[in-house]
Amino acid sequence: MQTRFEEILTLTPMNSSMSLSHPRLLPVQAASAHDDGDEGDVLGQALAVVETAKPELKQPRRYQVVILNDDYTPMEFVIEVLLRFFGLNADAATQLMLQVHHHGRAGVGNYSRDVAETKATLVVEYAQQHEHPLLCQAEPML
Ligand code: TYC
Repeated sequence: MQTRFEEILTLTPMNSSMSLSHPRLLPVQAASAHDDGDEGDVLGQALAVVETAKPELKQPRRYQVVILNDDYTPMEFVIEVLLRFFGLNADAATQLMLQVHHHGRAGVGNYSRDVAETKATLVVEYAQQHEHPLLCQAEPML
């Protein structure tokens, strides 16, 4: 028979029906020095207000790589860039190049920030090595 309770509270673990974002009344159990681990034991049951924390992680932003039209870069070169750096097939690359030619710009792929910025830099450097003014940039989405 228990005669005295220690002031030790054990918080009930979260389950799927509990929200992470609002304070909740959660049942807590006072563990005694002679706790026999019997969960049916109603002695020591209490309610406590538990301030729960908002989740601190969110999905990182995605970045779109955009290519821009100009009057000088040859169409064939733009197609080659789309094949080489973005893994498009010849049909998709041709369609996308024409989209840029007629509408001024087009997104050619979505990536993490690092990958998008690296691809944009590599494309511009590759165009400069071939003396074409082709522009390509990474833009945050949403
Ligand atoms: N407008 C270019 C031309 O007529 C072709 C071109 C297409 C250039 C797409 C850049 O991103 C571009 N030669």
